[in-house]
Amino acid sequence: MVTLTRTMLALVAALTIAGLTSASAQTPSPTGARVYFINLKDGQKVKSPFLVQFGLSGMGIAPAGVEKPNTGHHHLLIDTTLTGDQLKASIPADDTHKHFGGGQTEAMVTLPKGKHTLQLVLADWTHIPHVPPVMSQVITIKVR
Ligand SMILES: [Cu+2]
Repeated sequence: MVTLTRTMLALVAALTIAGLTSASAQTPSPTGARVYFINLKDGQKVKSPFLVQFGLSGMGIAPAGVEKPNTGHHHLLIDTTLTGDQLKASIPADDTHKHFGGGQTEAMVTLPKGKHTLQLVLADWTHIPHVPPVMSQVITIKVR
């Protein structure tokens, strides 16, 4: 009897921990949501600085820090991608991971001459990508 109660308590504790873990996990994205480059195509030649317009369909934009279902803010990845582990964490903020936490939908980008890859990733109010992640195709541009 005592053993059974202990076992049940252990089970309840384990389930509670599992529940908390999933509750603190990532924000879901709606089916069909996507981000894309409006004005740039894979292989495009541009002159720096150049405009990058961020397209989004199936979701809305909210500034960083504002928690609202089915929203997020844009991130531009330059010459980098996110690994599987990075897709579950807050996106870093540096020269290759640009945040548009104000809710911006375009940006002027300055890059040195040569080939560069660009990718858009939407992330939630705490900068963590959604599940499934809402990411654009990686495009390569040539800066003249
Ligand atoms: Cu961010």
